[in-house]
This record gives sequence, C-alpha cells and structure tokens, in this order.
Amino acid sequence: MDRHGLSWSGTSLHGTARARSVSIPNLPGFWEGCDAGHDETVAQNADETRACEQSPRVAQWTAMAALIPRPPVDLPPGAVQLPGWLSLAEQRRLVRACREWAAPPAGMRATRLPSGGVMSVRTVCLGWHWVPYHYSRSVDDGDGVPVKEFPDWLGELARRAVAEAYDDPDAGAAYQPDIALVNFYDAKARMGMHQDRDERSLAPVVSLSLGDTCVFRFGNTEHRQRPWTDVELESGDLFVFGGPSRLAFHGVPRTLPGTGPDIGMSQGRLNITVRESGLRQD
Ligand SMILES: O=C(O)CCC(=O)C(=O)O
Repeated sequence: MDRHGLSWSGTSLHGTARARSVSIPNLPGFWEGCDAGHDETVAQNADETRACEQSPRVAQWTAMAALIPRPPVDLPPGAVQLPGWLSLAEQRRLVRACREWAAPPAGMRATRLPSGGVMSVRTVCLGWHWVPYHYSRSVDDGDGVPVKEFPDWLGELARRAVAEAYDDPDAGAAYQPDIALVNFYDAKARMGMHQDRDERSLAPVVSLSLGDTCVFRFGNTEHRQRPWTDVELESGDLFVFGGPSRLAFHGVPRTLPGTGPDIGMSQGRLNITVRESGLRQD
C-alpha cells in the first residue's frame, strides 16, 4: 500500500489511467459557475459576488446554516475546525483563484503514484510542486514548467487562519507558508488515509474547503487505522492541524454531491491546503 492508501489506485475517474497530466481537464462543475470565465476584472468579481450572495439559493442556504448549527466535534489536541470561517465573498474569490491556478501551464493534473495508481483527485500546486513523495520547483510529472507562485495574499489568509484557530496572534505571525495544494473532487473522487510529511517544517497545515461538503477522516499519528474522527467539512470551513496532530493520518472517504452553496462552481469540491515547506527558497 502506498502512502496515500490503495483505495484510489488503478484508474482515474475519467478513464485515462495512463495520463500523466491533463490540460484544461474535464472537471464537471469546476469550469461552470455563475461566472463566465477566469479572466474577469476585480470589479466584475465584486458585482458577481453581490449577485450570488443575493440569490434565493444562497439566501436559503445561509438561513438553513443559521437554523441548524453544527454540533462541535471532539478533535485531538492541535486539530481545530472553525465552521463557516470564510464568508461567501471570500469563497467566491478563492474559487475564482483556483480556476486560474488550474489552467495550464503548470495546471491541474491527476497525480500518478509510485504504485502506478492515479489519484482520483485532481491537483494543482503553488510555490512547490508535489510529486509523490517530494517537492520540486517545476512540474516534473506534467509539462515540466516552473510551478505557479504562492501568492502573498494566500499566506496572509493562512496566517489569520492559524491565529484564529489557535487564538494565538504570535502563532499566526510566525507562520511562513510557501506551499498550497489545491485539490478538486468530483462526485466520485476520494483520498486515502495519509500523512502530510514531505515538508521539512512541522508548522501547521491550514485547510480551506469550498463547494460540496465532504467527510474528512482525521485519525491518529501512528497508523491509518482507527481511532479516527469523521468530521463534515462544509464550504467555508477552516481546519487546522498542527502540534501533536501535525502528522495525523487523514483522508476524504467521500463527498456529498449537491451540497455546495452558490459560490461559482456548479458541482464538486475544492480543498486548499496551505503548508510551510521548510525548504530553501533558492
Ligand atoms: O481534501 C481535503 O480536505 C484533504 C486534502 C489532503 O489531505 C491533502 O491535500 O493532503
């Protein structure tokens, strides 16, 4: 069994088991939203954000979320979930950014594992490109070009996430992330239990969820079996794991299709994990 679990090895979901990378991949829901493309201006973004926030579907979703608060989940030390941390406007902005990052060059692709399996999740990396099981400055398993930059604004957002999750402004200020892995899940995609341990830094991992709800399985640091806690991550949720939980096994056994709010993608789930590499910048 490889480090990401066997469950999704073998074939990709679109029948392209041998494909090493994809250009403008067929990702139902991801390229279609209430926006037209991925090159609109900031002013257009703001207009569309307002339009979507006022739509009946969004209003109903927001009201339902307020009506039925989610019960708190018991998590191990170092793991924190902040439900609904991102506003709808922030979620829309992130979806828009993900769409730009997903486009080639250095775009979204299905990662091939050393076992020969292909992950059902599609991934684009920022800052450092992840190839199982190391980081590189170029897309070595794809088009070979330099990886896209990790934007300062995403680092700022992640610093705020750490500060708020741990209620510790100093922890936030000390956080120097330089990697983001952006994963797209269609209805059948999932991720086996694994540890994030290709980084040299043990600074926390910041995870932002967009679109469809998923079941996020958060386990222990010893092995991929029980005990674990199943947490529902909804669109806008923040999940941070650091300290004694930094090397906990975790995975996504399923998503719940059709549960996402109107944030500019018609179906599917996006997850952004932000990390500190501890690798040299030159
Ligand atoms: O999609 C998620 O919530 C988890 C992603 C993840 O585990 C990873 O990128 O290593």
